[in-house]
Amino acid sequence: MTEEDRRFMSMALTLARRGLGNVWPNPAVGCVIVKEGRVVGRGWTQPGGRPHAEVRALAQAGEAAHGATAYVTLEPCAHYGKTPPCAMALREAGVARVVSAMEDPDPRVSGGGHAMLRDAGIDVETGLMEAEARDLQAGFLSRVTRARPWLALKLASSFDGRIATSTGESQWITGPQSRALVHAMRAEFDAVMVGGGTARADDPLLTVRSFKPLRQPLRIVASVRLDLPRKRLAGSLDVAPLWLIHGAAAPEEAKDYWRDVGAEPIEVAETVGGGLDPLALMEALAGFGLTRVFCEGGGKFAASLINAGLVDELIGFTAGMVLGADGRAGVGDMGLSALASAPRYTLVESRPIGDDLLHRWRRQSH
Ligand code: AOF
Ligand code: ZN
Repeated sequence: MTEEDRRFMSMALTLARRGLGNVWPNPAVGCVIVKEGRVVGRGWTQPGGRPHAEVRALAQAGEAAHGATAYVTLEPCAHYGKTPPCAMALREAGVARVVSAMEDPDPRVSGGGHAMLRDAGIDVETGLMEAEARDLQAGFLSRVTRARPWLALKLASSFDGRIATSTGESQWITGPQSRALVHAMRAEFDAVMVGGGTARADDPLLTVRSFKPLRQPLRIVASVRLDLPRKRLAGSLDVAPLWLIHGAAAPEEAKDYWRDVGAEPIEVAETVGGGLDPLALMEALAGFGLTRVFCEGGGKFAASLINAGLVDELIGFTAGMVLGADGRAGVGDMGLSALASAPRYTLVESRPIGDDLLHRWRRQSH
């Protein structure tokens, strides 16, 4: 594969990004169709997951697809869903060569798309910019191969990792640019999630407000007994859906109340200690099709997710402010007896945002 191939795949990856947060349960795929060095079609997975990227790019290319090369960030699908497989659409359009970044692990595809193309005499090359494609499609890959969504944990804290004063004051620690960026990040996730403690302390809306997103992310609040403030969350159901994850002991009255206002109570198993079982919670979310979840605290909930090994990405906004040990910690007790047992992440990004610093660390993707 050539430098030119890389350039077009990189373009397809950029297009794919547009689907992040609005295509679940599907992956955000990008496709570029190139004829004699010129881009004749561009497509990405549409909101809700369909039409697929290839269908859009082929429609744009029209006749020009004949003899062209298609660059796709994921193996074209091979299954009959509501529409015929993309591999067949590429074949029908007369595409001569397909370059894909990686195989699709969905059992309905899983090499079948590439095989369908090869059987039709199309030149197929795969693995171009695979690492980048795996990063971008990590949510979908996680849902399919691990049966749980990709989970990012965001923390906006002082230099010393505190998220509020001892009196609970927290608005604002980070600056306006950081807060706007958090809204932009929310829009790239399928759901924004917090624990009951944060819902009680902040009574948050959890919506994207700094701009109008293509689709508001789902809102998820995890609260074993559903003892949650009602006014703002219940009053914003016309803006974004609300899923409430609770345990078996949640009172019927609370479940009825939330159902009546249009929220969705979802029961998951509890641990022996009595909290929600974090793995059961994540598996339930994947069962509903979620691929990317953005957790914004609180401390106790975050600690339980980290301790269960479920946090794939740490996103820290650090402000040049010190709140001291009497301030509230961003992550609750971890009960670590040895440093070696603390989960480790690799730094993937670090940059200033106004007067704050943004850091992102990742668990190895897969
Ligand atoms: C592609 N291009 O843009 C996407 C693909 O339910 P369906 O019929 O929409 O199929 C969903 C599956 O298709 C999904 O699990 C994944 O394997 C693949 N997604 N494939 O060729 C796309 N989004
Ligand atoms: Zn498809």
